[in-house]
Amino acid sequence: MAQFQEVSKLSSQHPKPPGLVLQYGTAGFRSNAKHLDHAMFRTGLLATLRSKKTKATIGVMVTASHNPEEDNGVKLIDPMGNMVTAEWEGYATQLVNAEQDDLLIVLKDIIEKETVNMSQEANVFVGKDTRYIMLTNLLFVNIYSLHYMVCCQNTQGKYGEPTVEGYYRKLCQAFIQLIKNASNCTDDQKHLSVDGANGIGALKLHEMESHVKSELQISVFNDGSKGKLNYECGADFVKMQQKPPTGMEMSPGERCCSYDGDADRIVYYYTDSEGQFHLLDGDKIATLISTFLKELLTQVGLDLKIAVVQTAYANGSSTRYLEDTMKVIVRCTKTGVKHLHHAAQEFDIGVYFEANGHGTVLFSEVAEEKIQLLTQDPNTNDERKRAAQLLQNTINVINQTVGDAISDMLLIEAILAIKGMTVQQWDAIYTDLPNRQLKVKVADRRVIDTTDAERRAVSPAGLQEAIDSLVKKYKLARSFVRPSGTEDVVRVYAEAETQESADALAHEVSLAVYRLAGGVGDEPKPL
Ligand code: G16
Repeated sequence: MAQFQEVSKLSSQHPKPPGLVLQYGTAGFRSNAKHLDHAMFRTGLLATLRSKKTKATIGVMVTASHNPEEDNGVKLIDPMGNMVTAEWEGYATQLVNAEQDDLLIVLKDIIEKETVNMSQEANVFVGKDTRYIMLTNLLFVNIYSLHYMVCCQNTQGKYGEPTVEGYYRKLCQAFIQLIKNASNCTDDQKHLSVDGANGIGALKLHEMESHVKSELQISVFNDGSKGKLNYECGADFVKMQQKPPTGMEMSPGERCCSYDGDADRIVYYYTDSEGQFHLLDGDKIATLISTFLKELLTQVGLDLKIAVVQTAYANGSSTRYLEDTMKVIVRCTKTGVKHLHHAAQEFDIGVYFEANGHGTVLFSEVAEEKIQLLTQDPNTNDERKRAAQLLQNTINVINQTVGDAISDMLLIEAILAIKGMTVQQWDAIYTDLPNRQLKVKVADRRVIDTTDAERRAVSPAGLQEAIDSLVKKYKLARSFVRPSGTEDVVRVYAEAETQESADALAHEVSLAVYRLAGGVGDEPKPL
């Protein structure tokens, strides 16, 4: 077939480096950009098959998000704006790792297994962040909210208008409606400093600013005009280092936030009058949002099941607060938005956030219908109607296809304003247990296998036993290890009663990983 001959010819222009094996990981393929040319080309091929198969628009997002500038990555987005299914992730891995001569065999195999109608038209949206792209034969649409746009396109506009402008309009209108419920906001409360991680979020914030200017004045730092992407700035840096990004002007007590390179994560922070840094991460965001929603549900008198979905990285204090004080259902899943999203879909309202600031809120169709009916019901009293309208505007301000920093930020800002809450009061809802995250280099991170939502290691032999006995040495301690799905490292997490204990535990567990899982380079040093 001419189509296959063409594929064969073009693919030879994007050869696979011999021996290179890539895995479709936590968020697609990620590696040093110079290893990814063939992966980009082949993911494009798979996207067209997925589009033909689903008879819908598919998204291809070219980004390595929080990774350093020299890395790149690519992931597929399904028709409703969420991540592609596990089965197609498997096809992606097969296709990207096929040797040049086998490429057509693998491709035909997928077509046959999935009974793809090759005469069906394909439609693919392509998005990218600000990274340098080496592909020249693809037309890139410089869009940020690819997940949202794919979903809009496939719901014939029901979810919104599939344009960047339409996206801002929807979000900002809902934000303005929400903020009308806030009284006596001071100029200080209306101001927010944002670290754009020198990535795409800063550019998009500038475009959006005019829509919300009357209610929110934003100062953008690390806007890409001089600094390097994610370098000593951005949500990942701030969360991991537990300190402010460079390039940010902060006054004591001032509310600030950081996005990551592709603006799908957000964390908040401030420094107090003693200069101490306070981080409000994804766990604190989930708590703020779920408290707000739970109060509104009580006011409207709707019996909707609300849950918070976290991962093993969630601070122990947050889980305890949510379960014991707020009495909400808490679920723990493996790392990766796709897992949290899936778990959140099981509830009427699913609030999901990774501690690193990745997350959103999902409303079931039933929940949306009940809320909308209440806003229109002439017999609803004013208090219930106001609460129903707040819920309705929350649905409109949040990006339900996948978390994104701008949409999350607008909801958080609205909640703080409505509740008349300062960032310090928000921070005081519960106190985080001191914690530490480290990375260990090993020869092959796949030797580590985990279970129980990544909270326990089943291989290599002896590792979990070693972690268990180290954890016993410290009060309120917890630790786990897992292979990263986006970087070539093993991640180590530890929390304990004091920062010294958390640091010591993280170091000791890192040593255990290094010794039992084939560490390379120098042994981890104490902090
Ligand atoms: C991606 C995923 C996140 C995950 C993070 C780290 O984030 O989308 O769900 O938490 O990688 O994953 P890992 O620990 O497996 O490396 P981003 O912001 O880089 O897309």
